[in-house]
Amino acid sequence: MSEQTVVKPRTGTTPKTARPPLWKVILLNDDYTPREFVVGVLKKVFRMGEERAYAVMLTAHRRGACVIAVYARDIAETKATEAMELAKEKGYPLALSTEPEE
Ligand code: TYC
Repeated sequence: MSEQTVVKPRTGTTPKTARPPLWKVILLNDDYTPREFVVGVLKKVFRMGEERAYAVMLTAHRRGACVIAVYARDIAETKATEAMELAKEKGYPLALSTEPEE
């Protein structure tokens, strides 16, 4: 009995190093958290400079919400929680949410 090895060529475009799906961290507006506090949180937790932090805060303030950045899921959730903890310590209702990027 003769042996035969059938080599099936790979087709498709699956990348060798699949990247993890990214999650958005969203800043939500409220009527009570001071603007400067929001800017400070964006600088500290999300490592933004003053100008970018101010612009993101203002967009959330005017439009109701603003995407801050995208990260791997666990990092997105940790940063959102960290920001809300800082606000809670001061008695502010600042809220952030996370959701998968399309
Ligand atoms: N709306 C707040 C105020 O007028 C400021 C603010 C901006 C709060 C953005 C939350 O995500 C926010 N003091």
